[in-house]
Amino acid sequence: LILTLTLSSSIYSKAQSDIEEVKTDNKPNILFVPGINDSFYTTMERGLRTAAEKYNVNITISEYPQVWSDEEQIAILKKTLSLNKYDLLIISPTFTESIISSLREIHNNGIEIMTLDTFIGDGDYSVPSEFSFPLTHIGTDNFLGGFNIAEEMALMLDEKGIIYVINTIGDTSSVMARESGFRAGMSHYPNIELIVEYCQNNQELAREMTLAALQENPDISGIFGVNVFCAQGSYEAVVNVGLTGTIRIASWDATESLIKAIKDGQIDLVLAQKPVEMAELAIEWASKYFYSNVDIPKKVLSGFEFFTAENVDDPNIQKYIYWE
Ligand code: T6T
Repeated sequence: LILTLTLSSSIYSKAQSDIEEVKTDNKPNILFVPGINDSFYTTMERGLRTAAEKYNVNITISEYPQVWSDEEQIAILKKTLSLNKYDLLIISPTFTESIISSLREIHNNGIEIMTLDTFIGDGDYSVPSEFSFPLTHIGTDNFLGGFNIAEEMALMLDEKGIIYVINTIGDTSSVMARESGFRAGMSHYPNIELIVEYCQNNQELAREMTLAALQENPDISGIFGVNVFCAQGSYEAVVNVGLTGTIRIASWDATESLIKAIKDGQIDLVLAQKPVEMAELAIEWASKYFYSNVDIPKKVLSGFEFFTAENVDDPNIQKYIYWE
């Protein structure tokens, strides 16, 4: 501990000298701004709080945006920053481009930035660019996850058929990388056709759009729901029209209801991200930034797991179910 503190003092005192309101406990103050109020981010919040204790930093969680919106997120960000002084902002930017200028301004005002789950620009901060100012990006390899799901679905469908892909909004880094990975995986299967639509990250809309798609295209034999809201809305539509089992379903995000749907035979595959591990990595690297003299990698991946009917009752996998 003594060694760590000695190494760190030069770095941390630099950040501290900018703080008007001196914190009594002398720990770095970190602010997290989530993307939306869902169980992925609330699970991540718990991970951040536990890790903050372990790594000796203070964490504040901002108000949650209620919809996926750059305007709402930037307003929350600005309001929260006006109330207190922070050394580091960890944020899940809702959009890749529209948030860059606000974040750059914050960075120019002396607050370090990390992106968590979603990123800005193309997420490569190792090459100098107008968006390379964050310390690092920490998240899931969304492209790889999408690619793996494509391979699994191709197998399930005997390499033929029509798959309905329900995504949220273009210009959101995480979900668009999932879609790109899925398309790349499916490019090896010429007899599989994709229909891709966007539900604005709204579960009800996802349900209605899936219903309409199934009515218009009775040959749809597979569905990929690209995040919590798309996955929950689309599988509900399939259950409502009584097509459970006929349509094979892969979902992204391990919410309690999607895992229950696997148990009930309504969904075939769920990709679980690791929001707790993602959060811990962010806090661990933040702590290293403040307390030790190490280079911070520009990208850190937190991994993912698959739930299927075969492993859904295994406690080793159940620990990845998101908390409600
Ligand atoms: O899938 C997660 C997150 O990774 C993504 O960036 C946005 O949607 C979720 O929060 C799920 O709703």
